[in-house]
Amino acid sequence: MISTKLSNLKYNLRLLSSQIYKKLRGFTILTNKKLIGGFLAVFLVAGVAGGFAGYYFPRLDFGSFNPTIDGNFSTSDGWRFAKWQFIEYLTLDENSTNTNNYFYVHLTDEYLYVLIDFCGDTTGDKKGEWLTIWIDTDNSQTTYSHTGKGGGMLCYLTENSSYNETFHHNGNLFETNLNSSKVNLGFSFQSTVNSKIEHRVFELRIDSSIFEDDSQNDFAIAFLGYGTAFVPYYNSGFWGAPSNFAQEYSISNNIYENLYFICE
Ligand SMILES: [Ca+2]
Ligand SMILES: [Ca+2]
Ligand SMILES: [Ca+2]
Repeated sequence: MISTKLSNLKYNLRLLSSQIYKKLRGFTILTNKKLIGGFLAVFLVAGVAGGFAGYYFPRLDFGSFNPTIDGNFSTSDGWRFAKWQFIEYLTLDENSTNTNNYFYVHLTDEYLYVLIDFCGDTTGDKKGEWLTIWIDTDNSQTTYSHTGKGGGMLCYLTENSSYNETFHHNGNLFETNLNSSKVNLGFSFQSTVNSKIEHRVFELRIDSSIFEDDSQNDFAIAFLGYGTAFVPYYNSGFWGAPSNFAQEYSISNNIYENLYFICE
């Protein structure tokens, strides 16, 4: 294909140079063949170089990571520049869509940013939706402890836009340590770059002081939630990502930090 393109280019240049030569013949000052020859050589080199440049140079992707935390997944947020991006296909209940779901994670000195593009949750429920985020802040990969050090957890209810101090599930009680003093969160129900069908989106920013005593570049994160969408084969009534995180939780009621998305 490249050789065909090149031979076409050479043919077009030959044609063009003969046309230019014909046009310039009338001018006595340029009838000197050496002068015209030099001119054409420069023209040829520039043309071929330009052809290669156009063919090989990648299109530049302008923009930067600078999200507005409003629940809207807009192009100007620059989530495509997030350091970690996870994709998980979830098979959900009959009211939801079996599809890829997208998780964007970015850490700076000040904040941990997260966007959940939950393409499978195509029901915009007003009630009964919650989201929990679990963070293994020291990447200890042990069982989650709610005592604070080495871990972080939030539990958010969309119904009244509030943070729960605890998370109850199947008789287990977890205390949360991330709330409105540390977290800024927005959510929406919209179509996004990942799916034209309207679906649930969560966008949030967490004060990275939770990482103070831990590694800034080596941690893990997982998600659990309910919003009509659930993973039926776990019979758990909620969705989770990674799915092995949700599966293990529904079987053992434990949170194993080695089942998280790893950020390193
Ligand atoms: Ca936004
Ligand atoms: Ca930990
Ligand atoms: Ca929903």
